[in-house]
Amino acid sequence: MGTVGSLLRWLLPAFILTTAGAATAAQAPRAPTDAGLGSTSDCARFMRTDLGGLDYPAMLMSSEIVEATDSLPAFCRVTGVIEPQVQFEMRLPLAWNGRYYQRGCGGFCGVISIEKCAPALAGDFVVAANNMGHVGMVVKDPVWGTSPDLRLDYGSLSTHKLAVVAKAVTELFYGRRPAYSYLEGCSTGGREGLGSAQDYPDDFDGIVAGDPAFPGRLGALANNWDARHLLRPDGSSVLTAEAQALLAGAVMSACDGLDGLEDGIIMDPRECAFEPATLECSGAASPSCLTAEQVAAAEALYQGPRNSAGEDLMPGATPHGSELSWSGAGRLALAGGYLRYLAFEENPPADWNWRDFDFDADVEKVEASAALYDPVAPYEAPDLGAFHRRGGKLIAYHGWADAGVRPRPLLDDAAWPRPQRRDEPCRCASGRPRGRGGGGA
Ligand SMILES: [Ca+2]
Repeated sequence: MGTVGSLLRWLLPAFILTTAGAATAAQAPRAPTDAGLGSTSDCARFMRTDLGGLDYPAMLMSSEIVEATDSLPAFCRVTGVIEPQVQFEMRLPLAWNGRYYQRGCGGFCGVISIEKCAPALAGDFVVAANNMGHVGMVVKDPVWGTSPDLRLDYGSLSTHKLAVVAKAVTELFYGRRPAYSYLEGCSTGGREGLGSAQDYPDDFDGIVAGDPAFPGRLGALANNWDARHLLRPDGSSVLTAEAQALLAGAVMSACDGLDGLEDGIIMDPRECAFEPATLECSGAASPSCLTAEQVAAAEALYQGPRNSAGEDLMPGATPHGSELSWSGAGRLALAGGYLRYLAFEENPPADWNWRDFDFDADVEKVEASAALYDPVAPYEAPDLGAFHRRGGKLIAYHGWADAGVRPRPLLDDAAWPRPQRRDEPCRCASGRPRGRGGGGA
């Protein structure tokens, strides 16, 4: 996730949710080993193929054979575009294992994360990725958001479009469709995973949804809230690196042992009730205490976005133990661009400032657009019933110290996930400390 990714620190375990009997791609029933052989001539012939008859008209822009390397098999590399502007790339191994792997994107996307497909390609999957319908930079202003069509594709529609087109291209190359299809992604890619399972349950047999940015209004509320408490109006940081280290150390001292083992890991930050006010300077500011301004900032992050009546606006706030990942600039990169180009039905005027967002009056104004991008509204659960009934398998995980997406919604008892909980096939476990999935892409 670019600059944000460089700020990410992983201090705490991830937690993992799976549906019953969930299998990873590697554990899935094996497809026929002789699923397909593509040829050099088939690859060249792609360029004369008419894909205009698909539900989502597409055209291929290039196709070429790429020779095998020490780490990758020989494959046919195909690039193309799906209406209106979903640019994609596919890599079709000449000796195919019969399965399809699609990679999700990160942040505001705008790039094709095809290189992240290398492990799957090495296993002879057909792989594909797309730019979610626009050209841009992952964490830089999404100026393309002025277009309603491009906003729609940034939701789960581009993910679905690629699945439709890529499976058709696969059939053209090998003469058969994939026996099994998989989607993997992190952050925005995790959102794609939950959105796909809910809205297009037949697209994929297995989904890995990492750090899913799935509850609506995330960019408008949570990152905005954090940024305005971490940054002063002049742009300077409230918390110095020393203050963050002091706070992080105190939190760890207070809560490390709650899980029964003092190992520098807080297994479940929800059990940690450390209050930053205990670090507030009693006299002059010093490196061993926090100023009142710093205490207030920390309290605001632990509390999460609220309106003037004190009502929570998002499920789950910033967890204890994530302090070293707090970055006002990182939060602002996500919130500022979202608010200016994606949050409102009509973008605000050029002189609008992100601090102008009103947590009382403006929340309602971002509801409709948030519903375009996110599978669910805050405090609601993705409806995974259809995906579950057709045998789809889902693994969802989230790092407790995620710097851009709050992890609590994935675990919130009020939010997750009703169709599964009824049958109790949803399993949850804390795992080893881990990094953010693929840097958000
Ligand atoms: Ca511990």
